[in-house]
Amino acid sequence: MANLILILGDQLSHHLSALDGADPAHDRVVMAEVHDEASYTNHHKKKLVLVFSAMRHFARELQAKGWQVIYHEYGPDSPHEDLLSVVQEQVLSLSPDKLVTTECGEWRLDNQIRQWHETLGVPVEIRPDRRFLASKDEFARWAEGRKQLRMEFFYREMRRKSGLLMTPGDEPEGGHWNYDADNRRKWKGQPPAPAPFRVEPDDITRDVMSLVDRHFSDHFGTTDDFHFAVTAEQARQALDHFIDFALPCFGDYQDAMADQEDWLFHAILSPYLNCGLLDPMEVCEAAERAWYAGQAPLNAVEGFIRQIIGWREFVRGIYWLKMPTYAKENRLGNDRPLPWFYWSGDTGMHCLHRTIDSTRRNGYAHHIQRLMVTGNFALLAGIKPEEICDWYLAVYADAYDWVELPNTLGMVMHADGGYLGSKPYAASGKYINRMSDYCSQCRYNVNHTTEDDACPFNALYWHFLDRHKDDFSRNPRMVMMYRNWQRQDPDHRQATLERANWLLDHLDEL
Ligand code: FAD
Ligand code: DLZ
Ligand code: SF4
Repeated sequence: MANLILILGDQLSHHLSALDGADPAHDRVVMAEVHDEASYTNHHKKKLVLVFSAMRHFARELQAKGWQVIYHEYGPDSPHEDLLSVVQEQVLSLSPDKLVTTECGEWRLDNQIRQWHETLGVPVEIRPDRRFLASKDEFARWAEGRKQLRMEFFYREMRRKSGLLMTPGDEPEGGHWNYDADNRRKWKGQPPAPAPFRVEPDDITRDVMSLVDRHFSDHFGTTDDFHFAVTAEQARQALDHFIDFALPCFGDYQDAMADQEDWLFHAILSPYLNCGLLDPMEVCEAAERAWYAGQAPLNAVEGFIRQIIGWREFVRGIYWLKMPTYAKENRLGNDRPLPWFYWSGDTGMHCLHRTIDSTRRNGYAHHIQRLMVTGNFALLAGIKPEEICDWYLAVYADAYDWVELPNTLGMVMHADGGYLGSKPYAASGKYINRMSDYCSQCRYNVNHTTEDDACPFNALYWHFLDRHKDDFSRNPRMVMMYRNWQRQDPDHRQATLERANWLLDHLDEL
């Protein structure tokens, strides 16, 4: 026997480093749907369907290419509850020379796999994950000695490294690195948002949907209307759909939110990028080609590419630089439990209700909903970081610890002291009203702060600033906000704080 090759549920790429130099005639691939991976958080039902169905399709593709694949299907009575147990059985029966795998994306499982050689009694070779532009070491070298880690400067390095949107003279196309200032328009229904890309479930996906409905009925969300891609070929069609129909407006409406529109002009590609069905460079190159061909403007294409080779790579770099202590950070000392309405959607705050409702139906909400609605509320209300992090890890089809944790704990909760932003993304209802049409449907009044019908975001916003004045009042980017607070009539300030304290005591009733 030669080698046993383990491929995880988010490593579904035919170019995976674990397959390098392998021999389909002798080596065996092992893949396993197991209880522990399906249950370490309350994964959305659509995420379970996506991961299991994509794993099953990928295993068949490998078999069609001549690989010998040992595939363990999920079963509630299976004796194998975790990956080690499946691998151990194969090691005992096949006596491989070694186990080969590609480094795992999550610290939790990576840490386990690094100990496996002791239990298995064979060497475990862990190869680097090439599906990122920057390796962990490269990011650590970039970060070393810098006083502040800022995404923008890292992003410029990645532009130079990849050559994306660079002139032959090594200058950024259009003369600027970043066109974000052009990307803040409110969407008023025109131009119409494209229908999302859909794949109708085939037999394999339908089997998985009934498995998930049967055995994971207590998990968040629904399998109804599952329409995600489950193969690389379908994911490439989803990419083409985005480039043709949504990319041209992606930049303009990147920060917009709309009551009746779940997807707007977003890519909806993160579930595929994160489980290996799409390669980040392939995605960025497709967007770049659209700009060179005159099919999409520069503000859209640059903004899109920045999300992938900038933010996505940056958050992964921070994760591996700072784990495992990162997950325990709570620099603002939050101690409030997560309100139940995050799971039920049962709240009169319309922006939250709609965002949680689309999250429940789709396993998806776009970035501004995650950041400025569910995230902003958790920040203002001082929710315990670990509870809000677990919520984000559970509810999205694209959620994996390496990307969810820095976004939630860092970008949203500012619990890490500010690696993901030089100031917290705290905002009152005014911001939500400016970027969406939610407020016109809400039982609260966005123009009120202290009254009984006042938008809760307003008083909570001032309360947040007031209670964290020692943390932020000297931050140059927040001086103006503190000045506005100080300028308000003392009685009004007192009433605002009282209203906020009442809200904080009654979060579950809002
Ligand atoms: P688009 O808006 O069309 O962006 C294109 C691509 O850029 C995405 O597919 C994604 O791969 C990448 N991207 C954009 N923003 C980010 C970012 N901040 N971090 C990393 N990649 C980014 N993204 C995840 O992939 N998994 C998560 O678990 C996740 N959790 C998040 C939690 C919070 C609190 C917040 C504020 C953001 C989170 N994000 C996460 C980032 C972002 O919201 C999603 O990547 C994006 O909404 C995915 O939808 P899309 O493909 O339509 O993205
Ligand atoms: C997310 C997930 C789920 C739901 N199920 C499995 C599984 O059954 N088998 C597996 O190999 N991987 C699964 N995954 C992905 C892992 O839990 C984990 O998130 C990633 O491998 C981390 O990089
Ligand atoms: Fe959200 Fe406040 Fe607007 Fe209601 S009024 S939708 S709670 S921002």
